[in-house]
Amino acid sequence: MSDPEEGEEEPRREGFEGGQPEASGGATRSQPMRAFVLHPDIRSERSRRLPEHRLAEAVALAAALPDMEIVGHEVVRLPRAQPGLLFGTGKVAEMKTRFEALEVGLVLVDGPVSPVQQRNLEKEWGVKLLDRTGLILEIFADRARTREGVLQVELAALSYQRTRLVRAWTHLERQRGGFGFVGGPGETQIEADRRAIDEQVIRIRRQLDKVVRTRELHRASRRKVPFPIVALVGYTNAGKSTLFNRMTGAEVLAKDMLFATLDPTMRGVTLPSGRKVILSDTVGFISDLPTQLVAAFRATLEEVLEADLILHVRDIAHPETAEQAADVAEILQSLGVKGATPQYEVWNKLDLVEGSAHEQLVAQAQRSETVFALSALTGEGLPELLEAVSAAFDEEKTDRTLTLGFADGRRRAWLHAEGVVTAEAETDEGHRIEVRWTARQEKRYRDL
Ligand SMILES: Nc1nc2c(ncn2[C@@H]2O[C@H](COP(=O)(O)OP(=O)(O)OP(=O)(O)O)[C@@H](O)[C@H]2O)c(=O)[nH]1
Ligand SMILES: [Mg+2]
Repeated sequence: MSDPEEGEEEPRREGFEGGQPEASGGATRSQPMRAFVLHPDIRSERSRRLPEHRLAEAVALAAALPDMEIVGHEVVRLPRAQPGLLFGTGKVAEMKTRFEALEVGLVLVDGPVSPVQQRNLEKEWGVKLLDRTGLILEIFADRARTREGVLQVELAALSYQRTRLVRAWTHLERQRGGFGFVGGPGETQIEADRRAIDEQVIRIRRQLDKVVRTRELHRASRRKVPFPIVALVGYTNAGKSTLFNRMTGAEVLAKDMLFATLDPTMRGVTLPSGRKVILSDTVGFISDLPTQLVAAFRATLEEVLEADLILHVRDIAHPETAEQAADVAEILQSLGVKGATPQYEVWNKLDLVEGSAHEQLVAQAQRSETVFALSALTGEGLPELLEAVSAAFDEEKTDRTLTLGFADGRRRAWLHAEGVVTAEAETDEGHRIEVRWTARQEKRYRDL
């Protein structure tokens, strides 16, 4: 049930030039890199997740790099981060012995590590060290396939390197006892490095502009095609590509690996109802996505911004599915996805939930018009989703202006939850709300 490919495939890594963090999984190495994963659980920075789950995710991230052998992992509890070594001296010494015994070559620290801490720890342990941002950048660099993807990752890596230069420099300055320190070999070198990075950034931006303009043209011609765009979004490994493949009959790489998909893929699909839509598979989200990457991938996620319907795919069997959903919602908001874009939740991997919990999820989803419990793997629950996606575009929508009193918070909340609000203003009598909705939604509203 698929139409020819809509995506703009481009040769990989053509014209690729440096600027990335050193590749730790080079093709030249025959032996896999022996890596150890540490998750610093800093008491003053507790998140809403369990440190054990965070460690598990960090291990999965590490495993997403090619040629990597994870020889150990550990949560390190810390009252607070130590400025020089991050960890306490006793812990650093203990780890040194373990790393030597295990012949560890790479230590992955799941959190921010300052350039100074990195340098000190690398020297102390005799290893190469990557922090969370560095690790995610490495994975992205490994995955990028389209020209735009490659350029964007390069840009993100450069801006990451640049902040590290700046921070190293401020630190040096402080060590030398103060402000007003001008000249000095260290600073000149860093200034030069910084200038070199800035020049490279400008060059990449220019190349990127060109690529984006071409894509704009593609998109403009696509817009003329009267097919609605349906975008799959969700936490990494939630099953977006698996669902995409199931719906389109395509063979996009779907793998038990974080960030299996990087570049967006689009395809025309004819739904069982006969309705044609364009389905878009996108990069997965993750908690604490490096800010550099959020900025860089905004463009790649433009399809999501323009989508007529967003399917938020969730791994409903994951112990932290709620936290993941909250992260996705946050990132969507920071990307500027408007509340007016209708959103369905897809509770995926239903096959992994057994017994009464399974039944409960199905019943819960059935009570809502915008939630679908299914398994992209077995196909259970899929027909209902396809039907709803189709119906979302078949139903005629009308525009109305409503005025709600200030006390009518319940109805206002309902309108927002339905995603039908297109504009809103405060007046003397209350809220003037413009909505665009189906006859069915209007009826349900009147029944509230
Ligand atoms: N049991 C089960 N496994 C599933 C289901 N859907 C996907 N998976 C598995 O989950 C893993 C991740 O699936 P993908 O489709 O690659 O996930 P994704 O959301 O595209 O991940 P990224 O591209 O990394 O963001 C794969 O091993 C899939 O086989 C499902 O419904 N049930
Ligand atoms: Mg994928």
